[in-house]
Amino acid sequence: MTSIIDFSDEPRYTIKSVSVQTGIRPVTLRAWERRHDLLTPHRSDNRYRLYSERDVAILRWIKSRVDGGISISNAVTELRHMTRSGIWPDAVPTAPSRILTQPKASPETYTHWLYDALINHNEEKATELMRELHASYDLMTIFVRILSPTLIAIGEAWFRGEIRITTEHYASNFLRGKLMALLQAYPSRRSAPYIQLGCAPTEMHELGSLMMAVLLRSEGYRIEYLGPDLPIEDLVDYASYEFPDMIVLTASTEVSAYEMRRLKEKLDVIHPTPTLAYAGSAFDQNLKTQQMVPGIYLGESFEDALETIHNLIKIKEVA
Ligand code: B12
Repeated sequence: MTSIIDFSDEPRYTIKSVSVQTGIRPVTLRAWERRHDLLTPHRSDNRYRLYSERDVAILRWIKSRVDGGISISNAVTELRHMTRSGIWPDAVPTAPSRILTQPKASPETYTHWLYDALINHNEEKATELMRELHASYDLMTIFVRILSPTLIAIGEAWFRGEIRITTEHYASNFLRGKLMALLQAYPSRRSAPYIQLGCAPTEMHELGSLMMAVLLRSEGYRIEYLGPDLPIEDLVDYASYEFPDMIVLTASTEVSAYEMRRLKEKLDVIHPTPTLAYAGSAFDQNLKTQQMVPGIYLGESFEDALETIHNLIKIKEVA
């Protein structure tokens, strides 16, 4: 954990930028400064407030206390007591900054560029493209309109014998690494609804479920990503100790979907019972596999799945 004192006190950010970064409105920032003597931001030559990284970290900490139900005056007093005795609180973990810049190219063009970089094993270029994508597009666009088509194109090229298996492995491992880094960049909140997510037994295609894990964590859920080829008995045993609100498994083949057919009855023995949901191409437009696996089919698209998960969690919270 980084302490707030470790952040730079160099004046950098305008009140508007701080408002975007912290989610606190400029009017509230000024009121907290005036009424509670919270922060004395540096003033630029034209008298604009300029806040430092440390100021932003302090504001995030204060906001997390206020969001947790403490009054603003008590939160400020608490901070003052701590800092007077030389103790600075730990910085509140934050999601990566998502102020998007104008994209250099369309998602389709980026798909071509990324495909080229990956099949040429050009890691530097692929990394640069991923950085640009992250700066210009939201996660859903990156996953649905760029990474998925890139992977499909790679699969087709491999199927036609145009690229070697090694290249397909290189590309999918590169993207897996980037997705894991993204997942870990978002804070995992212990108090949020808890979802375990991974792949059915024998299933090695994990990138769809990893994308779903990133999307869910970016929305504030507590996500534990469990990876490919999960053994059912052990998963159930783990759930009986950890009590997740929901388990989401994906499968792309009937063989792996078949392995899930008794999962729900095993989970039903646990109280409170985790909701079982599933997705993946084994179930898409395939009523037979959907009927074979008891649980909730999340649909083909990430958007639909997110909405269904929100609704299922809401129902659980009310119950
Ligand atoms: C990368 C890859 C692999 C990697 C996976 C690495 C990894 N860490 O995930 C490895 C090398 C392990 C692999 C292995 C195999 N693969 Co493969 N693989 C691919 C490839 C190139 C990309 C898959 C991918 O990640 N796509 C991107 C994700 C996002 O898309 P998706 O998985 O299709 O999921 C879509 C939906 O189902 C949905 N979705 C997926 N997950 C989730 C989750 C949620 C919650 C929701 C809502 C939606 C959702 O969203 C996605 C976008 O629409 C595809 C090519 C292709 N056309 O997709 C072949 C492909 C899937 N593989 C194929 C095959 C044949 C195999 C092997 C059998 C090869 C072999 N002989 O060993 C093995 C099987 C391993 C196993 N038991 O699972 C075939 C499948 C053919 C078929 N339909 O049966 C494909 C289509 C290649 C081809 N053109 O023939 N593969």
